[in-house]
Amino acid sequence: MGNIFKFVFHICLLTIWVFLTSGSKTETLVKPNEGISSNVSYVPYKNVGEKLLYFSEEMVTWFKANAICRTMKGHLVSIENYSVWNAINEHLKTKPKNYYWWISANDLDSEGKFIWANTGTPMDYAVWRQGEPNDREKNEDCVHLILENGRYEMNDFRCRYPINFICERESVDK
Ligand SMILES: *[C@@H]1O[C@H](CO)[C@@H](O)[C@H](O)[C@H]1NC(C)=O
Ligand SMILES: *[C@@H]1O[C@H](CO)[C@@H](O)[C@H](O)[C@H]1NC(C)=O
Ligand SMILES: [Ca+2]
Ligand SMILES: [Ca+2]
Repeated sequence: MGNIFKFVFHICLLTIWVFLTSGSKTETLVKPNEGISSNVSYVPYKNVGEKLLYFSEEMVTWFKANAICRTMKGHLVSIENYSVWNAINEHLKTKPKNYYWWISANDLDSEGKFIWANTGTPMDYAVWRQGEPNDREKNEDCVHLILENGRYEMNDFRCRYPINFICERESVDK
């Protein structure tokens, strides 16, 4: 008799275990469009200086940010000159302080050679934070803006760190 009870008890445990693990499996399944706006044509790009920009609410890796910007008919922002950098700074001053924002610059292809992701052109203009880029622990290949000295300077950072990001769109008609 004791063995039968033990057997039934184990079947119950097994059922509960299967139920629990299958439940958590469906929850952790990564949906392809997770975190990506479903109404992309109305995504709020704003005129900031001469560019059309979107400042994210969500915090994601550089790679995911890059993908999200593309679904929004844009790409991660490039900062080609002082005029663009200054306009972004002026705009960010009007927002609640977010310290980190991904931009398109990276040296993923060739260590130390930073390029703008959308065009592949060298990053000729940069406002590096003092001591940057330093490729800390040989693991920093994506560039973000970081609030330092009351302005947003640039730092190479771990690409997989989830932070805010800025997308750029060429024009509303495209
Ligand atoms: C997208 O959002 C706009 C503005 O809120 C709305 O008018 C439109 O119906 C939405 N479209 C879809 C497909 O949800
Ligand atoms: C800065 O770069 C942007 C984007 O390439 C360009 O539209 C703008 O004319 C440039 N401004 C100056 C002052 O060079
Ligand atoms: Ca690097
Ligand atoms: Ca760094």
